[in-house]
Amino acid sequence: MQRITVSLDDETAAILDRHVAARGYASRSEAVRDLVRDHVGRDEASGQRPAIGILSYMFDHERRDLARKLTHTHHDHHVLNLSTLHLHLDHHLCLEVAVLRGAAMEIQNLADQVSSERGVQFGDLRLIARDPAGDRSTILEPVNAPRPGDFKRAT
Ligand code: NI
Repeated sequence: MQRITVSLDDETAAILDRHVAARGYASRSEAVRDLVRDHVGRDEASGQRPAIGILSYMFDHERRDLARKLTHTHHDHHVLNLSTLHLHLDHHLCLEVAVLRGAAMEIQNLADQVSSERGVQFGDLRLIARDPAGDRSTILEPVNAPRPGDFKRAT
């Protein structure tokens, strides 16, 4: 057990005390422990939220091996792929926009792989969470970076 000291302004402290009283916590510490667990748990779970990803990036298709590597990465995550748009911008430069559907973390993982490939420029991911009820969508913040070994698929 670690003891930490937290400073709260009066208003926030009053909110915490009302929460402690309403839930019947024995102490503020017990309430704070639950709040932290709930909050972090929700963040971690959000990686599994069904989402739509719009991944865009530019690259030089003549750069050694790059086009082949990118194609390979996309095929490794083919279940996420809804559609890919490829534009030949000039003699060298390509713009690709991939529309993806799947768990937010898996989409983020693919986006990170593509964007971090040497020679890929302006990699950008927009993640849109689909509300389970289906009547509302929200923009998701980038989810936590996956740990090595997460979402490895059998190939
Ligand atoms: Ni092209």
